[in-house]
Amino acid sequence: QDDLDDDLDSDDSIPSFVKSPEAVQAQADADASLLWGTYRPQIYFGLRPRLPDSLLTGLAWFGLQDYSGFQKMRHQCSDQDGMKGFTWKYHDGREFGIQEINDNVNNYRLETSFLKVDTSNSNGGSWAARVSGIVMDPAKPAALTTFWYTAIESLGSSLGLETDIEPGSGIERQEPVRVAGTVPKLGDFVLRIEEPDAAHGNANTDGNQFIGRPSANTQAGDFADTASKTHVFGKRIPTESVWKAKDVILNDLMINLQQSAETFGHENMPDPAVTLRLSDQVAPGSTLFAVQKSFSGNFTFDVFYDSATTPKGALLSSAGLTQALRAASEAYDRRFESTLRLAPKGYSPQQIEFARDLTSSITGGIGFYHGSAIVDRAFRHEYDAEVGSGVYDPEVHGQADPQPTEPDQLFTATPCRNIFPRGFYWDEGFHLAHIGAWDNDLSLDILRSWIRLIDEDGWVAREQILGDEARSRVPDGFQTQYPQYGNPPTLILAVSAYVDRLVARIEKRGLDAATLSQQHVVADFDALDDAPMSERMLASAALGQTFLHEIYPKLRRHYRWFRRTQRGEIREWDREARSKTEAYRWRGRTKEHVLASGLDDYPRAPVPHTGELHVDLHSWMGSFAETMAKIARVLGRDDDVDEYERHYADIVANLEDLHWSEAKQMYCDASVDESDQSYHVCHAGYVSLFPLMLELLPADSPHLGHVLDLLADPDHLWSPFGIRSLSPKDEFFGQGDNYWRGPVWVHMSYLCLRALRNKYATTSGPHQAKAQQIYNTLRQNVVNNTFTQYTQTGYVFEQYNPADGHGQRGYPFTGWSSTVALMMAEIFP
Ligand code: 6A9
Repeated sequence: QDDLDDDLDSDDSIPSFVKSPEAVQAQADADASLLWGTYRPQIYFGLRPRLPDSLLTGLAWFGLQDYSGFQKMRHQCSDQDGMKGFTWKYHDGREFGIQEINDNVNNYRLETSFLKVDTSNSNGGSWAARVSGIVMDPAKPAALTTFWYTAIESLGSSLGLETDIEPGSGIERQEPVRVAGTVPKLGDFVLRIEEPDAAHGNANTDGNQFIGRPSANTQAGDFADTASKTHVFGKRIPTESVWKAKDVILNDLMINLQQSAETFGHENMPDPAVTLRLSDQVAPGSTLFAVQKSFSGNFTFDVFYDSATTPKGALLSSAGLTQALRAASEAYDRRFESTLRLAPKGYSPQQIEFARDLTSSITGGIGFYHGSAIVDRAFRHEYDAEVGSGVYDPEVHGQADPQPTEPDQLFTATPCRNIFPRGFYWDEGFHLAHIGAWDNDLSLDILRSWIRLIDEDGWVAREQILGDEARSRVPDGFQTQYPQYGNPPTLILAVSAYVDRLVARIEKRGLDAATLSQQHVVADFDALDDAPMSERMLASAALGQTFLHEIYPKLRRHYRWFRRTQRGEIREWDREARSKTEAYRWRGRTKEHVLASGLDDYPRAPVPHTGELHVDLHSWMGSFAETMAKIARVLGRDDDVDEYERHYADIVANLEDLHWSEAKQMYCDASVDESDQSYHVCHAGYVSLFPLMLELLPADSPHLGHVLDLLADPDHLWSPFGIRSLSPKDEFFGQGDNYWRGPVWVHMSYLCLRALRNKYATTSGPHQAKAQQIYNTLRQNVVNNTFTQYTQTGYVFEQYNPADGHGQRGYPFTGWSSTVALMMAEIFP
C-alpha cells in the first residue's frame, strides 16, 4: 500500500546553484554584511571572511609575570586556561560585537571588540578590532604581551609589511604598524595596528593611562628599553598551516629567548618582558605577520582593516571607534529589548544581561569551516545488517575504509567554542531557533549552508569536521562519518519556524494564507516590510528563486533518506500495527551507545537487535512528516501534502500500537527476544517524553496525563533544575559514563516547554491546567538555575547536575543551552 521510497521523485531536481561551490560564493557576494566576521569561534578572537583560502587574523597573548606564562599562550579557546568566563557581551551576528575574557590567571580582564563599516560594499567593507586589557587586582603583578597576526591562506594573495624595521630593534610604540595586501574577492587593503595614544597624540579616554608604563614589579630599565617597543616578524609558511599561527609565533620567540639564555645563563634570566619578544625579522615573501605589544597596567590597541574601496571618510579612527562601539551597544540594547521583551516580564537587569549574553554568544559562536571530511562508505556496524547475527562478518559489514571527501564548506553555529568548535546537525536546529528569532535572514543563510551538504542520497553527516583545523580537535576514533547514520532532524524545525515568521509577517500586511500559497513567497523579510506590498509585487517575487522553493527538493530527499534507511521491521505476528511500514530504528548502534540518536548512552534494549524500534526516532519522523506537510502546503504542492499527511497519521497511529506499554503506562522502545517475541524496553526518561515533546499526542489523548505525571514526578524526571534525562528509579541512573543517564539538559526542557506552550497548556482538554502549572514551574526552574550557575561561575554549561543543579561537562556551552533566553522571552518557534 505504501511506497518504501526507494526511488527518488523524478521532479526532485535540485537547482544547480544550490549545490555548487560557486553558489556559496554567489551567496557570500550577495550578503556582503556577512562576508567578514568572527568566524573562527574556536580561537578567542580574530576575524576572517567566509571565503575559503583567504585572509586570517587573530589574537594571542600570555602573561609576563614569570616564565610560566610563555608556556600557556592563549589563542585557541581551551578549558585548560582557567578563564573565569569568556563571553560575547554583545554580538549582532553581522556588524559588531564586544567580548569579555576574564583571564584570572594573568590578572587581566580583556575586552575584545569589532565593528564593521561600509558593509554593503560587495567586498565586505572595512572593520576595526579593539583589544583592551584591564588589571583585575592592582595589588597583584600584571604584565601581558599580546600578538596580533595577519596571514594569507592562498598563493593568489599577497601581504607585506609597510613599516621599516631592523632585526632586533623593534618599532617605537607610538608608531602605527602597517601591513598591506591584496586577496581575491577582498581586493586591496591595509591593516593598521596602533594605540589610541599614537593616533591622537594625547592621553586617550579609555582609562588605559598605564600604557607602556613599567609597573613596580618589573625591572624598570629593561622594560622601558625593550618591552615598550612594538616588535614584529614575518614568515613564509605553508598555506595549510596558517591556522597554527600560534606555533609559528612561539617559534619566532624562541630565537631571542635562546640568545638570551646564552647571554645571561638559565639561572640569571632577566625579566621575561625583555627576552620574550619577536625577532623583528621579515622573510621575503612572508605570508604571516605578527605584531607584538607588551604592557604592564591597563592598555588598549586597535587594528584597522581598511579596504581600498571604502571611501576614506568612512574609515575608522580610534576616537571614531570608541564612539561607534558605544552607539552600537546602545542600539543593540534597544533591539534586544524590542525583540525579546524581557523588561515587561519583570526580569532583573542582571537576568536581562544574562539573556543578552546568551544571545550574543550564540551569534558569536558562528563559524565558517572548509575542507575535507572523512567518510566511510563501506563499513556497517554489526547490528546494522538487515539480518542481525550480532557477529562481525566482512561479507555483510565490509571492511573499514575511511576516505577524505571533496573539500566542502559550512557556515554554522557551534555548541561549545573550546571543546566542540564545529557544526553538529541536531544542535543546529536549536541554534537556529535562537538565531532566527534575532535575525531571520542570518538563520536562513546558515540553514541554506547546511542544506547544501545534504548529498545525492539525502544524507548529511551528523558531525561536520571540515578541514585540518577542525579535525585537530577530534580524537582519531571519532573522525569518521558513516552514510548510514542519521541524527534527529531538527533543521526542519528551523524551516518550520521560518514559515511561521513569514506567514505572520504577511498576515500583518493583510495577505491571507490562500494568496500566499498561490503566489508563493519571498525570502527577504526586509523587502516585505519596507516595500509597498501589492499582489503584483508578491507575484513577481514568486517568479524569483524563493528560499523555500530553493531548499524544498533537498529537504524532500533528506526526508526520504530517513524513511528509507532508518526504517524498522514490524513483526506482524504479534503486533496490531495499523500501518505496516511506519516504524523506525536508529542505525549505528553499538552495545552501549546510539550516537545517532543524539542521546548517546541513554539505555536501550539490553541486546542490540535489528528488530528494535526506537520511540524517539518514531516521534522525530512524525514531526518531520508534519513539517514537510506544512512546507508543501505553503508551496502549493498538494500531492506531496497528501503524502506527508498520510505518513503522519500512520506514524501517530503506530505510536500507540508499537510503543505504548499498558503495563508501564509509558511510551517505550521495543525489541525482539531470542524466541522472536516482541517486548517493550522501558526506561523512564527523555525517550519516554518524545511523543509529548514533539506534540504527537492529541490534547485529549488518554495517555497524556501519564506522560505529564512522569515528567512532573520528583521521584522520576522532575528536578528543581529542569527535567532529568533518566529517572533515579531506573537501574541505569548515574551509571557508566553518565552522559544521558540522569543529568539535566537545557534544550530538552526547551522542547517540553515548547510543546506545553504551543499545545498542551493552551488547548482546552482534561490536562490543560496541569500542563499550565508544569509550564510555569519548569520554565522558572531552568531559568533560575542556569542564571544562578552563570553568576557563580561565569559560564553556561552543557548539562546540569540532577541532584544539586551545578553545571557539568562542556563550558561555555552556549549552543543549545542558550535557548534559556528563548524560554525567558517565551519564544517557541
Ligand atoms: C567526540 C570527543 C574533546 C554530544 O553538542 C554536540 C553533541 C550532541 O549533538 C550530542 O547529542 N555532543 C551529545 O550527546 C558533543 C559531541 C562531542 C563529540 C566528539 C570526541 C572530543 O573530546
